[in-house]
Amino acid sequence: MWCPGCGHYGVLAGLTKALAALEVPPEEVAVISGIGCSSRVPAYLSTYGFHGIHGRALPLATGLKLARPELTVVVAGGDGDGFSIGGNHFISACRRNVDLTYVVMDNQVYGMTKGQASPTTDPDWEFGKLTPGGTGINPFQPLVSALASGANFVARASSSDPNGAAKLIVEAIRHPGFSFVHVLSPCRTFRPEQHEWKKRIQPAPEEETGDLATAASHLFGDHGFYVGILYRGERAPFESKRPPETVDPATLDQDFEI
Ligand SMILES: Cc1ncc(C[n+]2csc(CCOP(=O)(O)OP(=O)(O)O)c2C)c(N)n1
Ligand code: SF4
Repeated sequence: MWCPGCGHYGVLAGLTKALAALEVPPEEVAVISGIGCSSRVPAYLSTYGFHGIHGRALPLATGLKLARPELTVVVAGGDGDGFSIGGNHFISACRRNVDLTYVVMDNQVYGMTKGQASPTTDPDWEFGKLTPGGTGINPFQPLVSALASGANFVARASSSDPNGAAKLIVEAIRHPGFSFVHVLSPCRTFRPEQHEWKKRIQPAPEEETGDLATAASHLFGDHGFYVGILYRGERAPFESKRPPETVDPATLDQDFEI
């Protein structure tokens, strides 16, 4: 269903190449999404997938990973899905640090619903009668927010370089804990000017770091087009504390008798 030239094709290519490089059998991978053009990704893969509810991909994926820890669970979606209606789930997933890889295709617009401003839209971007004069609202900063909330791996990629995106997604999937890959993925239809992004993409000048303050200072100083691994931490992933197998569910309500 994607428009010709949509950036999401490049992200799909990158994700497919990453899964092929990791040699994980398709039946051991689940790709979970919300709603949006970007969230159609599971439909184009031969892995298991779940095309879920707008903004709720992360809690769905968290439940799946805790119930089936042996699966590789990737979450995919857009900036509207992940940072607007799903914004609090994004912060909670970074804090909780369940071993998921979250790939966000950021085109700074709601593509599927025909061009409304998203949390990452520049304040002066005008789109006809929808946002006369622009929103006037400061854009959300996904990478520094991920860092501040506790994400264990933070990277930026570009859909114009599917091979580069694939390498970063491989590293993200291999890294234990919550890994966040922010992909600049132009919307050809509602933001045609984003076609120029590919000329601005360049490798991050600094080496990757495991130091939060250093990563934050790089991110606050960058112009939004540096790609690469920007932070790789060592926080232990969240593990569920399952009840002992011997507990009889029928006895559980005794604890709640008053
Ligand atoms: C609860 C709910 N609210 C709103 C919508 C309408 N809706 C569908 S997709 C979307 C935004 C999609 O934007 P984004 O996640 O950035 O993805 P893109 O289409 O740009 O790839 C919205 C608001 C919905 N489907 N469900
Ligand atoms: S509307 Fe934009 S994001 Fe959606 S498929 Fe078309 S180009 Fe891609």
